[in-house]
Amino acid sequence: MLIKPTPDLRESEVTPRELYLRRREFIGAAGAAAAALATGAMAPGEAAAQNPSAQKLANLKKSSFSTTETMNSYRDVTTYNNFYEFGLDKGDPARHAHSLKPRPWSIKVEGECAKPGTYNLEDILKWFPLEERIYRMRCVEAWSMVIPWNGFPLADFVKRFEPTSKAKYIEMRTLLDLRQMPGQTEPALVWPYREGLRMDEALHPLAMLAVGLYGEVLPNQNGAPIRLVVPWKYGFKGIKSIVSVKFVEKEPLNTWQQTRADEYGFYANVNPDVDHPRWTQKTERRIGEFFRRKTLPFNGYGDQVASLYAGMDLRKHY
Ligand SMILES: Nc1nc2c(c(=O)[nH]1)N[C@H]1C(S)=C(S)[C@@H](COP(=O)(O)O)O[C@H]1N2
Ligand SMILES: [Mo]
Repeated sequence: MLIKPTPDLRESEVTPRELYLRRREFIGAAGAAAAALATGAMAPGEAAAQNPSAQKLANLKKSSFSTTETMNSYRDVTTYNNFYEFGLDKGDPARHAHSLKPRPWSIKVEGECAKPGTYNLEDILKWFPLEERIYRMRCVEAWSMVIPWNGFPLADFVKRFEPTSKAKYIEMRTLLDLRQMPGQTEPALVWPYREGLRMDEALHPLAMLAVGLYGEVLPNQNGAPIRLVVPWKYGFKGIKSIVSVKFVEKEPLNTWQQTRADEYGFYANVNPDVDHPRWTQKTERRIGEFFRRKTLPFNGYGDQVASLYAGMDLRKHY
């Protein structure tokens, strides 16, 4: 294990009761302001969720973008994670992400736009109705899941800040805080985690910002309180715990390019024809299944997104 317990918070000292109280605190703070997060109504998928103290999300609109494939269990989705700020093992985020404090939270919006500023997440949540979108997700490590996300279109968020004609790309960053994210004391990646999208990708209706899953507020290990979801790209594009959004003219670097330029590019579109230098991308293992599946171009979302890349060589622009 890469992450050693921090001196001020050893895992053995965190009793379930403390965790419970901390969650109550979070619920109180969030509940006061966010009308979109009102409790009460039965949320889709609620029966399958397994965190009885998690805050339920109400009035989730169903989306026609949802797949009808069988969803992975709440347990799969919340205990098999990549979130290097909390360690490199798949189980580390669920074990260690309690040190992250997702409320209060704000997002700094800067760069080429008419409405830069620092916005409270509670206010942002009042702007958009929440949807449930069940998406196929595929990690670059050749495993996949089907996850019912709750959130809103990234396009609606982007347009709110009125990007200028110079805004060709959008760059997002994760929180940098060694106390909340102890994995950042290790040089596993270049911190803070950052990702980018071309503006037309960011405006594509499939791209979303998620604040929940399975009808409940996003667990810390999945990127609380707000993270990106881009279902036609490898999972690492889905940057977690976003604190800043910048509209820029030039293609921004992302963390994986910065860390391993020989293995990762900017676009990261799911492409079964381009092997990773260390493994095949032709097939994938759906978590919970025994036999491998064939990986589909753009993770099966080609009909919707292939036109974004017309004329581009996707072997070169990986
Ligand atoms: N800040 C941050 N965001 C991140 C990562 C990370 O390590 N740090 N890992 C990425 C990778 S590789 C994947 S596959 C997805 C995993 O999201 P999930 O754990 O919710 O399935 O988050 C992505 N976003
Ligand atoms: Mo990933």
